[in-house]
Amino acid sequence: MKIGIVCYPTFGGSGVLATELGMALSEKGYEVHFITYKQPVRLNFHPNIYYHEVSVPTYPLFDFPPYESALASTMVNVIANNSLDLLHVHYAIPHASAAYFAREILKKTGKDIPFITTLHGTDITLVGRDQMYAPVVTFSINESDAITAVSNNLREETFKSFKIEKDIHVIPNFVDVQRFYKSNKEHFKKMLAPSGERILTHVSNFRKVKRVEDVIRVFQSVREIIPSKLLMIGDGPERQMAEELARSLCIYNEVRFLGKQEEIDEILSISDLFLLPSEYESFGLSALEAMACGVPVISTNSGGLAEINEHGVTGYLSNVGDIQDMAKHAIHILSDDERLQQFKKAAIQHTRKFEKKHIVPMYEQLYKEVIAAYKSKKEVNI
Ligand code: GMT
Repeated sequence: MKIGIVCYPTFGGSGVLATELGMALSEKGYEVHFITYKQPVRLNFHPNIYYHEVSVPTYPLFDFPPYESALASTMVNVIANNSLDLLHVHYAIPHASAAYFAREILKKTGKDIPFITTLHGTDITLVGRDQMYAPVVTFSINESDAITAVSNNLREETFKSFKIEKDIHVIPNFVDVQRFYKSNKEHFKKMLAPSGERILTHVSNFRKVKRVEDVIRVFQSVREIIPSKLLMIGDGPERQMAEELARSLCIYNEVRFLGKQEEIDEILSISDLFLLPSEYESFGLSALEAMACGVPVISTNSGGLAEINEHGVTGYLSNVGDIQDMAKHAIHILSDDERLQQFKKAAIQHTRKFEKKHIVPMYEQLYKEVIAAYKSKKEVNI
C-alpha cells in the first residue's frame, strides 16, 4: 500500500505523531510519501520513505503566499506520479481542505484516492472554532472519507463545535517504547542536579495554552520544600515571559531553559516529575512520552489528559490554574523515595496500552476499510 502523509513538520505533537506513524508504517513495508513544507523533525531515513517538499513561489503581489494552493497542487502531483492509494492528513487546517481540493482535481483524471483526516486538538478547539474558519473546516472534515480524533474528548469537542455528519473514530496517540524508555543517564543527571536534587521537567511549544507561568509557579512552591531543579524544554511565544518570571522570583539559577531538543528521551530519563498544566490538551503526547520513560505526571484535568494520566496512579490531575493543588501533589510524590518509585513504575506500566504495536494496526485496519469502500463507491458510479 502506498500512503501519502501530510502534517506540520515542526516540533508540535501532531507532526511528531504523523512522523512516527509514517516511520512505523514504512518499517512494516508500506511505501510512505511525506508531503510537507520542511523535513519533519523526527523523520529518519528509510528506503520506503519519500519526502516531497511543498514550495510556495512568492510574487510581489502576494502579501499572503497561497500555501493551501501550493499544497493541493503538490498533493495532486505526488498522488498521480506515485500512484498512491490513500492520503492521510494530520491537523484539519488547511490540510483537510487542500486534500479535498486535490481529490476533486484528480477525479477528472480517474486517479482520485480517498483521504483520512486526523484531528489533533487546536485545529478544533482554538483555530477551528474561530468563526472565520468554521465553514471550510466543517466542510472539509465532512468531505473526508474517514475522520479520526486522538481522544474521546476531542471527538466530543468536535461534535459540539461543528456540524459533523459522519462518525469520528478515536485512535489514541502512541509511543515508541524502543525509543522512550528509562535509560541510565546518571552521569548526565549529576551534571544538572549535582546535590541529588529532584528534577522536574516541562516540554512544550510555549504557547499560551500551555500555561508555562503555572509551571514556574508550581516549581517555586515545590523547591521551597524539596531541593529541586526545573528543566524547560522547547521554545515559543511564552518563553521570554517564563524566563523573566523565574528571574523575578529569584529561582532562575534553579531553572534551565534548554530550548528545542531532539533527544528528549534522554532528558526524560533523568526526570522525576513531568509538569503539564495546560489550559487544554486533546491528548498530551508529551506526557505519554514522559510516562514511558518512567516519569509521573502532574497535569490539569482538561481535555483528554484524564484519558492518559490516571489520578493517584501515574500522577495527579488538578483544575486548570490550581497551582497550589499541583504543587501539593508534586510534593507528595517527590517527598518519599518509595512512593516516587511506585509512581514511576505505574507510569511505565500504564503506557503499555498506548504502545506503537497496539495503535498502528488500528490505522492500518482503517486504511484498508476506507480504500475498499472508496473503490466500491467508484465502481457503482461508473
Ligand atoms: O499543542 C501542541 O503541543 C501542538 C499540537 C499540534 O497539533 O501539533 O498538539 C496537539 O496534538 C497533539 C498530538 O495529537 C496532542 O498530544 C496535543 O494534546 C494537542 N494539543 C492541544 O490540544 C493543545
